[in-house]
Amino acid sequence: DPVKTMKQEVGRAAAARVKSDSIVGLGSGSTAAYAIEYIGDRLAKGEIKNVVGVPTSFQSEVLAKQFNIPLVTLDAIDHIDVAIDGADEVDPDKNLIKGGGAAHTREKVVDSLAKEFIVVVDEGKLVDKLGSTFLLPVEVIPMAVAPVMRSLAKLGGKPELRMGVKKAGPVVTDQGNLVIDVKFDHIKNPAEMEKEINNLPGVLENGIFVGVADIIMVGKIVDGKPEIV
Ligand code: DER
Repeated sequence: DPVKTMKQEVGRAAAARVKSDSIVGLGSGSTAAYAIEYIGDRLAKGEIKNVVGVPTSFQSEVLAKQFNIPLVTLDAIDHIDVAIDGADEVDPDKNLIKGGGAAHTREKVVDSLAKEFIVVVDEGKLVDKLGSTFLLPVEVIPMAVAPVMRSLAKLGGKPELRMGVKKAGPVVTDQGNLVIDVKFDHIKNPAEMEKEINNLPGVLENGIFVGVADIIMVGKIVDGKPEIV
């Protein structure tokens, strides 16, 4: 499966940049999962030492434990050296849409704290305008879902409550909130939209990441072989 290979290769390439004696933000999603696995491999082989991770979700916490990466919480550290995380869309200005895994609230805390935030994506995630291929996730406290949906519609979006797949009813985030996915034709001004949506009463965080990503690592298949650009 070429997409899986791309995710593995770009996850491996990002993990290769992790240095000894560093604090690493551990992202969420299937691509970041490979980076977590390969950081664990490098630690097990002794290639790197004294690396601790800050998880961005229950998913990344479970994976870090599975691959024996020691974990710390944010009250125990004063910086994060590098964060490695996926994205659902990347535009030419390195702005992102994240939240496909409903983890964007903790991800934005960790990714924006990191001195270097590395985004790991396959080439299918590259877009000209945010919002053109992916719905924008918005984490909302349950009692405010109805008024927030009305406000998002007034902003030109088509909001829908994210329902569980193997769970009856709506998806519940690691914070115990709900997620509204919003369809926009495209997002003209991501910086403005990010602030405007977060300012709606009841909204905890949305999946627009402006000015957070430092390095975008893209997995491509060139002549049948995965390449990182
Ligand atoms: O939820 C998230 O923000 C994830 O990083 C997601 O957007 C990317 O997940 P993927 O690597 O499985 O596509």
